[in-house]
Amino acid sequence: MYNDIFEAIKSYNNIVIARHVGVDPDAMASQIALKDSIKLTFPEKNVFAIGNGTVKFNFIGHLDKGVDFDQLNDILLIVTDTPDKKRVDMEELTHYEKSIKIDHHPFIEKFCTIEYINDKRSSASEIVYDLIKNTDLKINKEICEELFAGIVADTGRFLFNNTTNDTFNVVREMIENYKIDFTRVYNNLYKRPLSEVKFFGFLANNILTTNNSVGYIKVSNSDLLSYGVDSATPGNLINEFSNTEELLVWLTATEDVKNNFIRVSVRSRGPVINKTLELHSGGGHALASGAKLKTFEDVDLLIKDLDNLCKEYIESSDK
Ligand SMILES: [Mn+2]
Repeated sequence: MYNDIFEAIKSYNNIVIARHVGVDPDAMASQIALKDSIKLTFPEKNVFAIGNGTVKFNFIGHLDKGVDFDQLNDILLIVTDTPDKKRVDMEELTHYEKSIKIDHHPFIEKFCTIEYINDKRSSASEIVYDLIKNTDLKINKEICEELFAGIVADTGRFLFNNTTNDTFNVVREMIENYKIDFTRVYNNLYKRPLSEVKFFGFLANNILTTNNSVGYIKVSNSDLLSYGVDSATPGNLINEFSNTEELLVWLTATEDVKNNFIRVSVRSRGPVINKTLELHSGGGHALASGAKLKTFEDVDLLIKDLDNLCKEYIESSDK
């Protein structure tokens, strides 16, 4: 499969790399690192990384803006870190000839010509590293540092159970063979403005819990404005509750007035949540999922379902 991907890359001169909406470090890193590796291997090729970014991830790399893809023929599209077509951030791209998916999410649908999916891998970044190492694609220290950022973010600094011996092997190679500056990557990933630290204080002060250990925080637009943070911030801070004894499942539900929906991020310490999220037009990983809902009443319905899920989980683990 890696060879098929490499052969496709080799045979196209115009390559567009996309990933999921609501960019996160793994999505961005797998996308940018693959672009950098292709450019390093085939400097004459046109390779574009597309989608909406955020200044926060500028340390990983930059996206290509304002490209008129209508002027380009024979485009190969590569999508990383995205299981379903509707979540691909590629508004500007209307045509392509062939497509490749590289993903570590549980399978949802086939929408590419070639699909490499391995949900045992910690991150799309870990797969991209594996792809590069098993083909004639080239890599260097910078590309390794980009991929390291993606791996670190998706494993919560090797805390989550998606971390495997493969993950540590990849990281060991990056340190041994490419001398990555991992403390620099950590600084870039985890430094945050005081406004965000204060906002986390707000979240911690306002989390409510259900009878069956579902924690939830509803964040209004005026809450965001008063702390000077954006609607993506609650979702970025949600893992901070990971070690909270009283919580089995927890979520942030944030008003996004710009896009006119409620942005919901959910995490779990045990119960498998993505199936429940799929019933509420969301989805994701077993223990980390999300959804876009219309109203806070919809959020209440989701909380109710998650509470039932936790109830069943508690009862079955009592047995
Ligand atoms: Mn990922």
